[in-house]
Amino acid sequence: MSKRKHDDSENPNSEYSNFLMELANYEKNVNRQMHKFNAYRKAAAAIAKHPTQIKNGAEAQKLEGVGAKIAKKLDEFIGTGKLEKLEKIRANSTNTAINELIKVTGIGPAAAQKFVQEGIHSIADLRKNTDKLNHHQQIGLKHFEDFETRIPRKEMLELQDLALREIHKLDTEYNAEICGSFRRGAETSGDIDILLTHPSFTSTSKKKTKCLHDVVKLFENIGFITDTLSHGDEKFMGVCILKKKTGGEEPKYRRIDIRLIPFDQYYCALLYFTGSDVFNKNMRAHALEKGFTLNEYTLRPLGSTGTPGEPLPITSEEDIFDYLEYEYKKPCDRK
Ligand code: 8DG
Ligand code: CA
Ligand code: CA
Repeated sequence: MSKRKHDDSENPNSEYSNFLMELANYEKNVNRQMHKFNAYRKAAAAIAKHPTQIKNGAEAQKLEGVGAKIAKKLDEFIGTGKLEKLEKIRANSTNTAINELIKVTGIGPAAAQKFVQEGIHSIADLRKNTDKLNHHQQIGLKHFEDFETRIPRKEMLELQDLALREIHKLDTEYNAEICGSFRRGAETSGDIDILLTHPSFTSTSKKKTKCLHDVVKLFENIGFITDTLSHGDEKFMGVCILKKKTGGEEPKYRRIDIRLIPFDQYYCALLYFTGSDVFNKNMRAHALEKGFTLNEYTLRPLGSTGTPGEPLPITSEEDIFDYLEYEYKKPCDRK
């Protein structure tokens, strides 16, 4: 998963949801308190969704997921223009070091804490201590600047052309799609999320599959994939580059994930990996209300005892919306 950035230019409460997300990330990355992280994130999402500017804590507290503690913080922020707790967090060098180190792919909160304890506080410090990094982290550091740069849509379109053309050269029976923010129509993307499927590979086929290995090998042979972060039968994480310049810019190394999906589960995966993650959460919640359980693999009806039944047959994304009586949303509207 790429480290998420949100576009909130149209949100009248973005200042509030931003400071709550900063607190959320602090709980996740520094304190490793996932419950607190989720509480802040939920409140931030509720406030971000509110259509008019919130005037005080009491008004915010009426929203689901906003409790008394968060209401108090909003009052402090609205009254003084800042938050004492956040000022302290920002001034703490351990926190800022952790926040810098976790920008490197392969360095999570736990690894970052360990590095800080060893006196490694910055990207520059990491560069002096590459022997302490595992393979994934070394690649993350090597391409740190490139990975921090979002991919313009124009380049995503060229990446799509190349990837799909090559996959179909291998075997026209492959079906592949770039999903994530690109499929939602975003102007820039953090990485390339490719879903791949082939009729020979299904959720019940017992044979080990070469489908993903064949595609990765081909991408390596043509110099498109340059590094591997992890590679299993069904998921590849790595690095790719388009050799030729896009719009006069020097080529950059990009993060690429390729997932091989069983043929019969393709549309649930396509829906899931198109996101957004907020849209997915809302749709899953709606599914439960309607008596279904939806995940990246299947849509299943829940019996009277709450146990999921057999996966429903699905041949398009629309099928999933139909079963759930959920108004169809085009990828670009899945916010
Ligand atoms: P970006 O790369 O442009 O920053 O955004 P993205 O394409 O929306 O995010 P992503 O992190 O690459 O994830 C791709 C999709 O996967 C996302 O749009 C929805 C789905 N997804 C979730 N939750 C999670 C999760 O926890 N991890 C990952 N890897 N994907 C998730 O809904
Ligand atoms: Ca991704
Ligand atoms: Ca992505």
